[in-house]
Amino acid sequence: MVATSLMQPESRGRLLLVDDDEHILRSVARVLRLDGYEVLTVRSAEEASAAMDQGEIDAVVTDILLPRLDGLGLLRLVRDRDPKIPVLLVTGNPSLESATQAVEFGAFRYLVKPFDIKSLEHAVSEAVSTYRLTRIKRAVRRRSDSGLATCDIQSLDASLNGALDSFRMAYQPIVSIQSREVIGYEALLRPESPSFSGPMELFHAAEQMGRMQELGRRIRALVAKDAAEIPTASIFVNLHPSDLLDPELYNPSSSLAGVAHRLVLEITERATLDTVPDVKALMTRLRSMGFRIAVDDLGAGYSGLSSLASLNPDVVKVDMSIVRDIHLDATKQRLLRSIVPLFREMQVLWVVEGVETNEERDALLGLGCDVMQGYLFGRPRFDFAPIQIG
Ligand code: G
Ligand code: MN
Repeated sequence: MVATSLMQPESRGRLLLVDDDEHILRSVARVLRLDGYEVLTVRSAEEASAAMDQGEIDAVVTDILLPRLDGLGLLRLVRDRDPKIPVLLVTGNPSLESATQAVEFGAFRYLVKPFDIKSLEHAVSEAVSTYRLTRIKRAVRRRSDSGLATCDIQSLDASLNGALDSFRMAYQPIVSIQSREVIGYEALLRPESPSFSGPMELFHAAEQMGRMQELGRRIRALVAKDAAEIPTASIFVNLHPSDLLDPELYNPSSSLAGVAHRLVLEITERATLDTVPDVKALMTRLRSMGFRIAVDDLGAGYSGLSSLASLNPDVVKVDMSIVRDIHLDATKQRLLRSIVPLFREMQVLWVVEGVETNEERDALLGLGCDVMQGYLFGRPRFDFAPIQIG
């Protein structure tokens, strides 16, 4: 079976544990992992800061005495990012001065060594639930005009946790009619959780809860894992504008970057790129990592053709609204005929999406189109069995 789901038990939260004493780091991490937390361990404030760039953290537990920047310095760094992430300070040398600073910069707890491990476990549990509540309150604030009640949002948060741990990626073939070959597969999210009937619902929930980047990271990790089983070179993955703002996308040692030469990152014309500063520079960076870029849903009638200029893509995917019944619609045919010379001049690979009938396929072939995707050739599936083309 390919595209296996992440069958990890649901984590109680992501903790960042900071201590330069290897023994303490390991023993405390072991206890907290047994409690069901995901624990990242680092040995300095600088490493802690880098770890926070790589993903959301629910609470930080740090020793005060650290090389270079100390735990209080780290507390300030964390505060600059988010005034609410709980930071638990641990110290073997309690002093009035450090305790005062801990209060001033809003530490969640100030624990004195040697401490009873139970008291740490208790404090961590409180910290994580406090921060979860903060997240929920933020979501409520963001959605205050949507009529969603707090209890709805709390249950949404709970079902989102389950869905994020269990979704899978399905793969839809993209075919060349001329060579009768599958030239690539588009990865499409499929929730496995009964709370979400389709990908749009899951995206919507993640958006409401401010967890789009987390969802994007999980999608990319799954695709990278599935890559070994995908029989063609090209794997198409949809990115959301929030993914473009995630530093992890540009991390050269991420699992996705490891297979960058096989990947086409699809950026939709539907979503506005206004929130993404300097898209051109970001595209250059992704290309230098080996990724190819596709403009998705071209012609869906959103930002016109501006994304062709700003993204300078390698691939253009023509939206299925243009494909639908194209054999019956002279305007759609004219539209495509007028834009094909531009695709040729830009030397992009152009793909038409959502081909459902032989008539649509034949009309598209007549317009010079070769690479197609749609139910006519194959639905998104969890396997890569050969398909009939033509
Ligand atoms: O926006 P994007 O182009 O990434 O959307 C792809 C979506 O289109 C997927 O949800 C996929 O299941 C769906 N899809 C793929 N092929 C067809 C098709 O032939 N007809 C229809 N109606 N939908 C399709
Ligand atoms: Mn797409």
